Amino acid sequence: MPDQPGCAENWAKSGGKRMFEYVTAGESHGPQVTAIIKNMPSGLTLDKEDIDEQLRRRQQGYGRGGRMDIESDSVEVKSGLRGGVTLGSPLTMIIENRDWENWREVMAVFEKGDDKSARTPEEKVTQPRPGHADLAGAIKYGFTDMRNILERASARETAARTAVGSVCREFLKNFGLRIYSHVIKIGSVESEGFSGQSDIEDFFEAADDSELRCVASEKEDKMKDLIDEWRQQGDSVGGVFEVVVTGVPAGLGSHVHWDRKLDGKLARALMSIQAIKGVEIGAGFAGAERPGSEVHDEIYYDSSRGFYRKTNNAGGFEGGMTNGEYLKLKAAMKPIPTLANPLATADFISKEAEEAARERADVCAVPSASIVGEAVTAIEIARSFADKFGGDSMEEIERNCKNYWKYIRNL
Ligand code: EPS
Repeated sequence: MPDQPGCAENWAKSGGKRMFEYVTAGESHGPQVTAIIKNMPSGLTLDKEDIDEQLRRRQQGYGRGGRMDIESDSVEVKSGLRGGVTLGSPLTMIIENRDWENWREVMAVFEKGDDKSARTPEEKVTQPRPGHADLAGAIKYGFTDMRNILERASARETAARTAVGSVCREFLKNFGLRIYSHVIKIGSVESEGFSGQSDIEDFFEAADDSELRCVASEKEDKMKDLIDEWRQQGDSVGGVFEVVVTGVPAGLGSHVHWDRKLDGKLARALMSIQAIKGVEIGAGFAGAERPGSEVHDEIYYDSSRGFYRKTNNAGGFEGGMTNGEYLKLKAAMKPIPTLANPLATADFISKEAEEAARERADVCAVPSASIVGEAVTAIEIARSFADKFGGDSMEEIERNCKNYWKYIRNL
């Protein structure tokens, strides 16, 4: 039986499977991170280079710390693929943590006692960082060593989600959907958002060419200066990224149940990325300040284009469904909680006033988060796409999708 009441009919229609349902596993300094996609369509062609390219994009970005000099992420597929084509069976992907070599003893999976994984008082992390999962996680899971929390809370996990996202991206590419992102804010330095420019490929190529994924080079310089300045002060920096999706047919998601609204699913997916504290769709919070007449996107019809809009304040969603326009989402990332100049905290064991734990960390990871934003967006859209068009094989989904596009074009 489905565990989400609103999904009953889709669940039944799909024979009890949910396409692209996935799980990730792995500690930041453990041997590897793993992703398993439980239900896959058969017949999807995958290329290792395409997945590795997304992993590489995620590792980039001005403001990253020493860890990225150690890692060189590359996927190994362990199941679900034969000759580069999916079998419909679970797809298992792993990404090795090269840093594991330096953590074998501290993070040993079995050995304990007198050796390094014994977590002597000196080795334990007991001074929770404000803003990190340390304190809440230690309370919840009953640990005094917060390493047991921070290892899994780490954004290293997003490497696995990026791998899942790259599979979903390849799936969506077959149907003409494209997913882009760029950084529009670092600290208080702001660059223009996407507003439907026709040279979309050039626009986002500029983001890919930028160390901060910012399309305006003069703004990028200011953003870098800010990162440098705050780094020198032992501080960290947050920001905002924007994700754009094109080629999306009207009618993904549904208005009929709260948990079938695709904008809601995307908001959850984006909010679940480590350190994200805000999500906006379309005009978002700014729309709340303006009258309805200035916010809602008027509807036009042209025999060659069908129904269309001249503005996109809705960000491509109405009633929890895609409306045929491009999708536009934003997410705000708080500054990284690990500070070289640490904040005040209380030791978990002694209860004494202390400085928060210091770990090697990034100063700014907003460019990486924007790639993870693309990935989780791809996953949610691929799921809704498979929900709408059903089928077990790519051929079957393609047939259903083609018919739907034909129907839309004939409206
Ligand atoms: C992270 C801390 C840093 C980041 C890490 C996320 O790692 P370390 O503690 O090893 O220096 O580099 O990000 C990644 C490893 C990655 O692949 O993105 C954290 O605490 O969230």
